[in-house]
Amino acid sequence: MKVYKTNEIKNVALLGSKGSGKTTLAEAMLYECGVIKRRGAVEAGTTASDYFPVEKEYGSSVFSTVMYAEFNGKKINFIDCPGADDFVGNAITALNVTDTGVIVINGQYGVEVGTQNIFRTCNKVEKPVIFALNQLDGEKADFDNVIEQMKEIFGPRVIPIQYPLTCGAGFNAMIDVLLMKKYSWGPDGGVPKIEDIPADQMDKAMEMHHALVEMAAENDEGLMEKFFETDQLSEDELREGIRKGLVDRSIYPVFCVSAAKDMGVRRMMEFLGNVVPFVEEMPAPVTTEGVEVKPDSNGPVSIFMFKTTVEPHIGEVNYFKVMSGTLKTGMDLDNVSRGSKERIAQIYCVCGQIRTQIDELCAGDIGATVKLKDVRTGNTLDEKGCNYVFDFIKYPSPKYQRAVRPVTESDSEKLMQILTRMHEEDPTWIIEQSKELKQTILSGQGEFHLRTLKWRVENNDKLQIVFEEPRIPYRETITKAARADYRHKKQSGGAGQFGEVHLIIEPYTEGMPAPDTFRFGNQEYKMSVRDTQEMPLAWGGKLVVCNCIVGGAIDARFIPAIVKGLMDRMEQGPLTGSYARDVRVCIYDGKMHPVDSNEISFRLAGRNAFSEAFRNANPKVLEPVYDVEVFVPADVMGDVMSDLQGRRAIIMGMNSENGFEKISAKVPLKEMSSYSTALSSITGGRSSFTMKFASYELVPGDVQEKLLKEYLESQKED
Ligand SMILES: Nc1nc2c(ncn2[C@@H]2O[C@H](COP(=O)(O)OP(=O)(O)O)[C@@H](O)[C@H]2O)c(=O)[nH]1
Ligand SMILES: [Mg+2]
Repeated sequence: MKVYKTNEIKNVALLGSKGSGKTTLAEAMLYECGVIKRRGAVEAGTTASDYFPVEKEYGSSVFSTVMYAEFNGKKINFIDCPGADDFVGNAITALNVTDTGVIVINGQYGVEVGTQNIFRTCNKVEKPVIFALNQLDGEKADFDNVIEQMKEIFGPRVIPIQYPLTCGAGFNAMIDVLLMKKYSWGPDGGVPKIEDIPADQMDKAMEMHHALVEMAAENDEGLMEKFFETDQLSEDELREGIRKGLVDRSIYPVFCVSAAKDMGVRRMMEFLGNVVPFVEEMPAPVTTEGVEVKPDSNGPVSIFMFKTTVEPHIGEVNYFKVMSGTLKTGMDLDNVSRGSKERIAQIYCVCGQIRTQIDELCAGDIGATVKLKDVRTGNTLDEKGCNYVFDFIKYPSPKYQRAVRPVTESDSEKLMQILTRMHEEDPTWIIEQSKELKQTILSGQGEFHLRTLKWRVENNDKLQIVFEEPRIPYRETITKAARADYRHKKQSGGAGQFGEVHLIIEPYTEGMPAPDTFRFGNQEYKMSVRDTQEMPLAWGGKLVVCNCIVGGAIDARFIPAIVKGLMDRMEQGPLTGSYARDVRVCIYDGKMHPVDSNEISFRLAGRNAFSEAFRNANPKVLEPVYDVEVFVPADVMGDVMSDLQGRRAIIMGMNSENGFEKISAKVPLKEMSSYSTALSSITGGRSSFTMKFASYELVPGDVQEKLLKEYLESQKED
C-alpha cells in the first residue's frame, strides 16, 4: 500500500442521528474505492463497520469504526460513528482526531435531535461541517422541505451543492451546481453518467450556482474582488473559497446521496478529496505544555492513541494519529503518559476488521498497531527527546449511573478487569469503586449505554452482573452550636479504659473569628484556645479543632486520639452515616484516669461526645444538586417542565437555541436517577440533556426525616 504524504491525507468523521445511514454510506465508500468487492447491508449484519457482536445484536453502531479510502490519489481516513446519543463519546473522539465532520441526515425525517446534538458538538470543537442528505430514494424523502428546515435550524450558511431531480423510489439523478453538471445513475448506482444540465433546469441551477459563488467569495478578499468585477469564479477559485469557508465554519455545503443505492457517493468523495481541509490547513493541536504541534513529517515522531478495541485472535488493537514526524515499523517510543517504553513492531491501515500492514505513516495519518505492553486510550508516545503530551479530548459529564456487582461475589476482581478494559474501548464508560457509597459505580451517557455494557459483559465475557440504584453521596452539617460531654469507662476485668471529653461544636465558616464565649441555658463557657487544627476534608469542607483544655484536664498526648474519634464521626455522620463537613469543635474540658486512660478511651469519648453534640446542633442533611440543561422541542416543553417540577427542580431559565427550547434548572441528584429514560419517553426521544454537579444544598424537612428513618432501619438490620 502506498505511503501518503501529509498533503495527500484527509480525515473525516461520519456523524449524525442513529439510522440516518452513516454505516451504509461507509459501506458504499469502501465499495467505490475497491476495499470491498460487494456492499454488505446493516440489516444482514454484513457491513465492514458494525462488526462487533453487540452491533449485530442491535442492528446499529455502538462503537466507531476506523476506515480509509484511497481515492483520486488521496487517502481519505473516515471514522463511522454511532448515532445514538448514549454513544456520543465515540463521535467526540472521532471529531477530535479528524478535520471535517460529515453529518448525515435522513432525507425522510429531516433534522433530528441527534443531528442537532452532533452539530452542537462540532461547534464546540470548531470543526468544519458538510451535510450528506441521505435516503433521497426513501418514500418520504423531501429535499426542499429538509433544506428549508436545515436553514431554519443551522442558519443561512447551509448551502446545497446539488439538488435531486426527483425524490423517492425514482431518485436517480441530480444537478450539481458547483460543477454545473447533471449526474444520473443506473439501478446499481456507482459511477454516474455526467451530462450538461437540461435547459429546463438551467435557471434554477444558475441561481443556486450564483448563491454558492457568492458565499464562496465571501471567504477571501481576492475572490470577493474577482466576484464583484466578473460576478463569477472559476471551479478552482470556487473550491478554494469553499475550503476557506469550511475552515472558518462560515459555510455548510449539502450533498445529495442515497447510500443504499450507492448514488452520489463518488461525487461526495471527490469533494472530500478536493475541497475539505487538509490536516495542515486546520488549527494545530496544542500539547499540555501549550506547544502548538504542526503535522510536519520531518518533525519528531509523536503519536496520539485515541482508541482501543479488543479483537478476537489478536487482542488489543490500538488506534493512533501521527501528530508529528513519520512513524516507521520497529521504532522505539516513550509512552510519556505512563513513563513506559513501547516498540512499534507493526503498523496497520485499518478498514474495520481488515488490517493492511504498512512500513510507515506520515504526520496527519491515522493507523493502528498491536501487541503494545502498557498503553491506554489517550496516551501519547514520542520518540526519545520529544516530550509532547496531548490531552485535548473532553468528554461530556455522565448522565446516568448504576451500581454494579457480579451475581457471584467471587467474580468481583474479574469484573473490575473487564470494566477497566471496557473503559479503554469507550472512555465515557466510567468505573469508580466508591469507598463512600461502598458500591462500584458505573457512569455513562444513558440507560441504553449501560445496558450495552451489561450485554457485552454477560454475552462476551459470560459474567452475570446486577445493576442497582446507586446510593446518594449526602453530606451532613450543623446549623447551631451545641455542647456535650461523654465519659467512656470500662473497668470490669482486663485492662481498664477511661476517658472523658467535654466539647462544644458550632458550624464552621471560612474566616470566622476564633471561638470566645458560648452560652447554653444560663451557663457561660469561656474558651481559651491553646492551638487550632484546620483539616480540609477529602469530601469537601473542613473540620476545625481547637484545643481549649486548661489546667491539664486532658493530657496533650490524648488530643490526637480525640481528633481521631471526631474524624470517625465526620466520615460516618450521626444522622445518615454520610460524610459530615464544616464543623468547628472546641475541646475545653475532660477527665483522665492515671492508669486506665489511653488512646482508645479518648477516641471513643471524643466520638460519642461529638455525636451527642451533633444531634443537638440542629443538624441538616445536604444533597448534591446538579445544573441540568434540557433541550426540547417547543411542543413538549410543558410536559418536560411539569416533570422537572415533580423532581424538586428549580427552573433557572428558558431560552431558544437552534430550533430547540433550552430549560436550565437545578435538580437534586436523587431525582435524576433515571431521567434519561423518563425524558426520552416524555418526548419520544426528541430531546437531550446535560447535567453537571453544582453544589450541596439542604434537603427539605420531609426528605431529611425519611433519610433518618431509613438509616435507623438499616442500622437495626446490621
Ligand atoms: N432507503 C434507504 N435506506 C437507507 C439508506 N441508507 C441507509 N438506509 C437504511 O437505514 C437504516 C440505518 O442505516 P445505518 O447505515 O445503520 O444508519 P446509521 O445508524 O446512521 O449508521 C438501515 O436499515 C439502512 O438500510 C438510503 O440511502 N436509502
Ligand atoms: Mg451506524
